[in-house]
Amino acid sequence: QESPHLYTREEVRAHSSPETRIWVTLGCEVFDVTEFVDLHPGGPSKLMLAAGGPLEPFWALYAVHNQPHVRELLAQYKVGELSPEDKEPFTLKTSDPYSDDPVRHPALKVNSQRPFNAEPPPELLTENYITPNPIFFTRNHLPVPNLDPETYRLHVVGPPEGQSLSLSLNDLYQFPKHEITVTLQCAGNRRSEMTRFKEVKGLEWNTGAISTARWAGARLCDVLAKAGHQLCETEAHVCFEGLDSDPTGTAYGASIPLARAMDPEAEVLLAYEMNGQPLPRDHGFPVRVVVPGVVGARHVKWLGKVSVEPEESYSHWQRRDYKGFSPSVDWDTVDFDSAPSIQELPVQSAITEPKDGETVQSGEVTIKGYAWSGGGRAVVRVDVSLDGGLTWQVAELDGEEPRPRKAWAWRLWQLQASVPAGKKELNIVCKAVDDSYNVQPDTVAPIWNLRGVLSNAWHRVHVRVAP
Ligand code: HEM
Ligand code: MTE
Ligand code: MO
Repeated sequence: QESPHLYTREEVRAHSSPETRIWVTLGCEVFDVTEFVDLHPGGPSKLMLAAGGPLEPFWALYAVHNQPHVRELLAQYKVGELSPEDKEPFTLKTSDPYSDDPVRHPALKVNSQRPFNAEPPPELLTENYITPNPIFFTRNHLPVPNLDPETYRLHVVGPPEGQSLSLSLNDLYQFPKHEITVTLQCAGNRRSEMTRFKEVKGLEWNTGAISTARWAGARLCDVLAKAGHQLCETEAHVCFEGLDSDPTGTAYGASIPLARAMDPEAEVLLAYEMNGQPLPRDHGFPVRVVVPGVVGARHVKWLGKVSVEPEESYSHWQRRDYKGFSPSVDWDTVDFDSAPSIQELPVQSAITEPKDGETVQSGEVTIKGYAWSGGGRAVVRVDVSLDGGLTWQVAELDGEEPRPRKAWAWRLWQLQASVPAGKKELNIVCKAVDDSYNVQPDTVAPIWNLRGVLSNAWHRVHVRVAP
């Protein structure tokens, strides 16, 4: 066996541009990743931050790299090892970027610890119409910033003829306080069902990347008007920037059309309260955007800046993620510019009780779940089948009666059904219908997409019947 080439950190550092080739280290191993830079799924510029040095401080932030397939890929580029005097493992002098994250509720099912992504278990999810704050699903892309409410300022960029605003929390409290019940759903909710059909890239959400709260705050249209904005340019967008950022200082960002932002009936909020409490840190303390009827990704947390722009946000999460594609599109052929960003979500429903694989008593079974649709469209019906979709019964809808065209919140539903005598198992299925008569597709196959978003096929649960 040949002994590996040995390099000093000095030598590695000298390889940090395409001309000199691009080297990185992980532990005591040295890699020449020149050929990989342009293939990097996170983009060449991100990878180049680590050029000539250790990957650890960056990968500490992007735990997506803690997977065997990433390590195997990197191993192909190994050119040697660090020489003994330089071998002591790279230690983070700066502290772990996630060490300041808040403490979380133990009931949450964690899909990723860093950044923190977790969902309530189904049996808790539909226990209450309003999801209690500690178990509200959490979707973070970065460490949670720790913001001081005293010094917090929201920067609102005004039009050339208007004025830019720097708003303290107290300033925001001066706008009329608006409170509404809104369901927030991640585009990746129920992604695990797509994965089961065919591999996708993304967090393994089950049915819990959705929750409902009473949100209170200033209406975005009032704040924009104060800065002098009007709805003149119908093609314009309102861009939001979070105060959470990666080591390059790139913040989380997203945008919505100006027309929605300026429409008082759309009730877009700069929310500072969630269920009567200040926002919890995980959900955007002290201020987040709430865009009723729109995908979770646009509800920017830890809001730092609002601006009106001629184009959509240039954020990765607006342009290179949260878009839908044909099942025929793969990572070699995908053209992110060819698809619109997801805004309003399609009709959705899921069964939360009983759970898949459970054994139910013979006689009667109680089936429970949630149903919701985007764009303020109300759920008008939920159909439930016990025989895989051959015959159907209509479930009873609970929860707040929606206002016309402002059905921002889910309906919980339930059905008391008798278990047909002699049945040993049940294939329970649910599907919802909204007030535009949109329905859910029966299977995953026709809606599968490489990112695993918009997963809203009929939800199916298989249970055994106790003899
Ligand atoms: C994603 C490899 C360096 C940021 C990925 C993925 C791979 C990868 C294979 C896709 C993982 C998956 O989704 O399963 C590498 C290798 C690197 C490197 C081999 C070094 C040689 C970096 C650095 C950063 C970074 C230094 C940040 C400063 C990201 C981000 C994503 C990603 C943000 C997610 C992109 C997305 O989800 O669209 N990387 N990476 N990477 N990487 Fe890296
Ligand atoms: N805002 C910031 N600043 N950073 C983020 O990572 N994640 C978005 C959105 N707003 C995110 C953000 C996504 S993808 C979703 S689904 C929702 O926040 C989740 O909100 P929650 O964690 O309060 O449930
Ligand atoms: Mo999301």
